[in-house]
Order: sequence, then C-alpha cells, then structure tokens
Amino acid sequence: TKFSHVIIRRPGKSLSNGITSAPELGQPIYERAIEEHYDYEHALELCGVDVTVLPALEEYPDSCFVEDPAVITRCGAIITNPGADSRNGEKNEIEPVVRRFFDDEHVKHIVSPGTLDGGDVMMVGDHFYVGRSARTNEEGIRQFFEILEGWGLEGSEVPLEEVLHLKTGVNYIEDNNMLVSGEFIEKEDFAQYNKIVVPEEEAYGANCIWVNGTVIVAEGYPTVLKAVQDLGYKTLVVDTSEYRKVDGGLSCLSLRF
Ligand code: CIR
Repeated sequence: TKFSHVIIRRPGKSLSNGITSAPELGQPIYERAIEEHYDYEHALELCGVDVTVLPALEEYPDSCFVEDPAVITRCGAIITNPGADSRNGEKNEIEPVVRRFFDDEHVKHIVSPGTLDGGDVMMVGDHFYVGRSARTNEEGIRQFFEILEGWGLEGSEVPLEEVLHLKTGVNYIEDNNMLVSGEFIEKEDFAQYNKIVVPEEEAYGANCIWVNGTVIVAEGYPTVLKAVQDLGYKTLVVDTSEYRKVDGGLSCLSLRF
C-alpha cells in the first residue's frame, strides 16, 4: 500500500454541537480544534501525500470526520449512506470531491435502507473488515460487499458490541501489525495478526493511522507510541483532544488513498 492523496475538511464552529457519547469531556473549543487540524494537515504532508483541504460546513457539525461519508479503495470509491440523521447529507458534499479523482464507473453508492459509515471499514490489503454497528446495518454491509466483489475485492463482517465504529477500537498499521483494544483483543477475526494490545486506559490511542511507513499517533498515549516505535515505525504525534470530545480521532479526520 502507498497513499498519494488525502482529503480533509476543516472543522466549523458548529463542531461544538457534534454527536458525542462523552458529554462529560465538555464541548470542543473551536480555536483549539482548528490548531489541531493544522497540525494534522502538516503531519500528513510530512508523510509525502498530496493533501486536499475542504472548507468547513457549518450546517454539518461532524463534517470534518470525512472518513464516514466515503470509502476509497484502490479500485474505486463508495459514497456511503451515513447512519446518523444529522450526518447523512454529508454524502452529497463529499461526492463531487471524490469525483475529482474517479470517473463515473468507479464511483458506487450505498443506498437506503442500507446504511454504512466509513469509520466501520478497515482495509487490510484487498480485504475489508466491516463493523456492524449502530451506524452500519446488515443491508449496508451486503451492498458494500457486492460492490467490493465487482472490483475483485472482498470483505467480512465484524459485529460490534461496545464501540461507536470498528476503527474506534482496532486499526491496521500494515506489515501484519494490528492495534487492538477492548472487545477486539480476543476476537477470532484478528487472531492471524501480530496484535499490539492497547491497555484500557489508553483505548482512544488505538486509533492510529499508517501513512506511507509513518504511523501518526494521538498525543498522550505513551504505551501505544512506544509499542509502535518498538516495531520500527517512524512516528508523528498529533494532539486530537478536541475531536476526542465528540468521539473523533485520527482516522476519522481523513480519507487516504
Ligand atoms: C459521530 O458521532 O459521527 C462523530 N461525532 C464522530 C465520528 C467519528 N468517526 C469515525 O470514527 N470514523
């Protein structure tokens, strides 16, 4: 795998009204969130990708989490049908951007009653693990696999019990290495990988991203950082604490392809 492009979208002031499962963390502070976003963009540039930066969309508080309304594979792009009502319209905003990179026959759609969030999709080479979650339903997964099969790719379903999205708790950093936390530590689906077990108190840190040999790790998760460095990866650390307040992390903030 090698990525050439990354798409990100600036957060808006409405980010403070993003969906959250952790209101006790407080609302994101816009001024800090935008600083963190610049740092994130800079880290991606250091990984040698071309970064497309989209403008904020105040009408969609969670729209900086561009990973959810689209899934981009090496064979084509899938515009999803996001499972949260307040986010569903984000698919119409991301589609024209995705079409800058793919022609008509390489852009497919998940349609109602199927729903799917990109945060539930984890790419491991040509295999795609898809979490069945509160956002991603059985019909969405069925459509997704049908599209993949048309492109000679394949997928398998992973039922979720605790986390919002699949990649909230499990992330592949290439070379057979997988960061696992919580409910994913013992799952049979991932038994074949070299698992890096993330301790409960650092669970949020499991959401790392691999970009062309470098692993970007969230700031404040020393066990995760050391484990990734011990595997021989170059690392970059980015503070995503404002996004954490609305359940967002490193992977959700970009589309990488
Ligand atoms: C949401 O609940 O949809 C946003 N507040 C967070 C989305 C995080 N996205 C992701 O994990 N892919």
